[in-house]
Amino acid sequence: ETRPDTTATLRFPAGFRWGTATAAYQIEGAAAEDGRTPSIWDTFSRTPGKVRNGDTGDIAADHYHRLSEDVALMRRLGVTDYRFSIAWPRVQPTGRGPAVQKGLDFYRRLTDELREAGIRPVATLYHWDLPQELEDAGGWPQRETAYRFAEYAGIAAEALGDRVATWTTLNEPWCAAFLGYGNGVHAPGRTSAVDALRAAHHFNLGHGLAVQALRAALPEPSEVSLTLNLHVVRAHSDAPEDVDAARRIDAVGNRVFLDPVFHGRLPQDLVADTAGVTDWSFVQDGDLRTASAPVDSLGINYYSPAEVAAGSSESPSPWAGAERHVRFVDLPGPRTAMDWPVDANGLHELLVRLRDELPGVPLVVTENGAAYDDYADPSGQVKDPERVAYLHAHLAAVRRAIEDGADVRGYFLWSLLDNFEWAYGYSKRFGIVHVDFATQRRTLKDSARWYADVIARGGLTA
Ligand code: GBH
Repeated sequence: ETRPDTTATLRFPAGFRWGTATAAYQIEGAAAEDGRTPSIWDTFSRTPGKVRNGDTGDIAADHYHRLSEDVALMRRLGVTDYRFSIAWPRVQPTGRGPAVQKGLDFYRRLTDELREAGIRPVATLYHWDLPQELEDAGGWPQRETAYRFAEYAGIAAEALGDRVATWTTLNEPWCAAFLGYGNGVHAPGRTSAVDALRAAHHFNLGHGLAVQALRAALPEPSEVSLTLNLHVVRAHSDAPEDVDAARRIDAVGNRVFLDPVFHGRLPQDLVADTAGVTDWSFVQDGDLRTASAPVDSLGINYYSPAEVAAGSSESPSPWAGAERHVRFVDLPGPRTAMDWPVDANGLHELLVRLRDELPGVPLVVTENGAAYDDYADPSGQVKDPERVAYLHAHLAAVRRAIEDGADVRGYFLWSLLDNFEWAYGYSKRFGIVHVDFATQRRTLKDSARWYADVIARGGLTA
């Protein structure tokens, strides 16, 4: 009998970044401390019926008061990088005017401790927590919000530019625009196709303006990036109607951001598809040039793929009218606790597509992970074999994409901690560290030990 060779390793390139990711509203808590004012997610989560069980981020994982403990956990894991987000309403509470020093101090302490631990800070400026006052003035469908965002980016860069290694302007503007303003499943909960498209454009504009503000304020060399949740969308068949359904979702899900940011143009098929919704007159001369200010890398978040056919879907939808032409097909096979299909090939597919479409743009997987119903047993062990299997398969897909020539520089596991999972509240756990929300006790899950081992080996055991 031969024993499996457990020393054989699928190695990743030298210098590959191994990280974990979180977001401010999902972990910090301290919602009313040190001058922080409400964001749209505070308002939304306090609105009955919007978030499961009426959960809010008031306390969350109490990271605001436990940052040292959480940095120590990451040091134990051996991560090279940590991706977190800066809460705009902590730094510039009304979305206008000067910065609040106490808000900035929190991120100074966090980045100091990370650097002492040898962990590179990767900061996202916008992970969905718009100051409520800016929403009251119209939010992202209003052009002014893009200018407010760029000013905040400049303030953050002035204050933290000497200690943050990578700056990401936006996290998943698709979710913020189309779930926030299109189907209303996310804050601020508005349901208008035209507002979703206006918001998408102002995210592109705000991103470009923020890139300019960051470049002006940051020391060289600093890395400037943005993170998109690109949809892996496959046609159910080769029938032209099904292929066209996939094209529509690719336009309103992916190219609505990729074309302005990387090519300085609007996707003309999307403009045609949405002729009954808007004439796009909110796009002004020069906007697309601004939006396409060069970035140093593209972050992508991947969880699962979708399959579509000709047909129709429910409304209100996030798809800005495409739902009248598109049906989402139920995929067979295993699913996570989110009910999302598990399909690691989708990640390979996406990375190889970007290799071809965006030559010269380094790629970083800024989120990937899974929710499962794991639990802490009395001995203190948290067993999560399904999460380990998911992570293993997806990292193997990244490794295959690198072999196939995709320039993938790093992988950030979502998430370090169990946290506030947006509309699902605390009912879904994505962490590799279990959080008992009654006591705030942290316990490494088996997946955390597994990830530490992967990082230590520089790859996967085959
Ligand atoms: C990310 O969102 C977030 O950045 C992060 O904060 C969050 O906790 C994490 O992932 C887990 O949810 O809307 O019909 O296209 C990912 C959100 C989930 C949005 C899958 C798109 C596909 C269904 N994405 N979703 S549809």
